[in-house]
Amino acid sequence: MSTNVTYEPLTPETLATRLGQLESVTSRLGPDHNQWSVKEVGDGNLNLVFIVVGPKGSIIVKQALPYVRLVGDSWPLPLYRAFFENCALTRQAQRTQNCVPDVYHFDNAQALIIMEHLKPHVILRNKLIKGERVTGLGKFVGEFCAQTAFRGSELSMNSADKKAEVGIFSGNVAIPAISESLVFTDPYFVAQMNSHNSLLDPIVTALRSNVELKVRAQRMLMKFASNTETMLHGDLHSGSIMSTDGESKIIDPEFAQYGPMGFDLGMVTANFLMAYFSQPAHRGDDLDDYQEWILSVIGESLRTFRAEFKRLWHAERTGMLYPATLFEDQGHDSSIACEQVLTDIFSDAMAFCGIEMHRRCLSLAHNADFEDIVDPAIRAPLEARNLGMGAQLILEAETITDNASLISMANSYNRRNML
Ligand code: SR1
Ligand code: MG
Repeated sequence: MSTNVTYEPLTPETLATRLGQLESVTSRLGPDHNQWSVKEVGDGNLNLVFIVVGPKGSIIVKQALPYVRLVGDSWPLPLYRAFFENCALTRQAQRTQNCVPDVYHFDNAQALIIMEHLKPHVILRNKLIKGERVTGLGKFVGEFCAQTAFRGSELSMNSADKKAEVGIFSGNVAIPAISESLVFTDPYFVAQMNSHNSLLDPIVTALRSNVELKVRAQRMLMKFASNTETMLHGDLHSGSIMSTDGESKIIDPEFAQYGPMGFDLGMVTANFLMAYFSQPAHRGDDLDDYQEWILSVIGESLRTFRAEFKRLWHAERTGMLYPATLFEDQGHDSSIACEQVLTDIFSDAMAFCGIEMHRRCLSLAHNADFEDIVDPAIRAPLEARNLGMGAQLILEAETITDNASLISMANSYNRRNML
C-alpha cells in the first residue's frame, strides 16, 4: 500500500488484500494473506480499529475516518489526525519506557497506523467496571505523566527544539477544537450536542448559573489552548489505557498537542474518580474494598508523579528552563523552584480534573462507568456526587495542595446525598 493511493477506508473484506504486500505486516502475520482473519473492533468515538491474526502472530490496524464515527458524516474530521497520532506515539516511545504500543508502519495517505497488538490487555475502563485490580497501575500512570510532561518541555529540551516541536503539532487544529468545545465550554450551557440525566436538572441548572465556575473553566481553557508547556497525550482516560492484571500500556494519543503539564494528570485522575463514584451500582459486598483500591491508585499516581518529576528535575534538567548554570553551578539549590513548578502543575491538574468530571456527564461522549448504569434513578445520585466534587475542584483548585485532601474530599462526596 503506497502513499500515492487515494484514501479509502479499509473493510474486513479488503484489508488482507490491501496490506498483503507490506513486509512489516507479512513478517508478523505470515506471507499468505488468505490465511489472515480480520475483525473490526473499534469501540471508540472516532476511528476504525482492526485486529488482524495470521499463522505467525497478530497486529492492530487503526485507520482514521474522515468524520466523527460517534456522530456520523455530518461531523467531518480531517484525516491528518493520524499523522499527529503517529508523531505522538513516536515521541512517547522515546520519552518513556515500554509504555506505548510499538508502531510497525505508518501510511499518511491512508491515515493508518499498524501497531503492536497488546494481548491479553483489555481496556482499563472495562476492568474498573468489572471490579478487577491492576497491580502497579498508579505507579505506571504517575511515571508516564511525569516523564512525558518533563521530557516534552523546555526543562528537558533546548528552546529551538521545543519550538520546532510546537510548530509541528500546531498543524493539528481540528482535534484540539473538539476538546476546546466538548470539554471546556459545552458543559456550561445548553449546547446542541449535550445530554444529561434529567434527574440531575436542579444540579445542572445550578452549575450553569455559577458564573465563577464558568470563568474558572474558561481560564483553564485559556491555559489549555495557549500554554504549550509540554506534549500532552490529550485524552488520557481509562479507555486510553490497556491493562492485564499486572501490566499497563497507554494507547490512542490522537488528541496530542502541546499544552499545560497538569492536563493529562488531571484527566486521568478524573476518570479514576468517576470509576470510584460509579462503583455502588457495579459492586456488591466488595464495594468498600474496591473503592478504597481505586483511591489508592489515585494516591499512588499523584505521589509517583511528584517523585518522578523531582527525580527528572535533578537528573535530566538539560533544557532552557531553570538551567544548572543559574542554580547548582552557583552553589544554589533549585529544589524550591521545582516545588513551585509542581504546585502549579498540581493546581492545574485539580481544575482540569473537575472539568473532565463535568463534561463526561453533561456534554457529548459520556463514559461507560456511568452510562452502563441503565436505571437513571440509580445513576443520578452517583453522577451528582461526581458533579459536586468536580465543581469544588474547579473552584478551589489552588487550595487542594496534597493527595490526602483530594482523597478525603472523594470520601466525603461518596457519602453525600446531593439530590
Ligand atoms: C467527538 S470525540 C468525543 C470524545 O471522544 C474522544 O475519546 C475524546 O474524549 C473526545 O472528547
Ligand atoms: Mg481515543
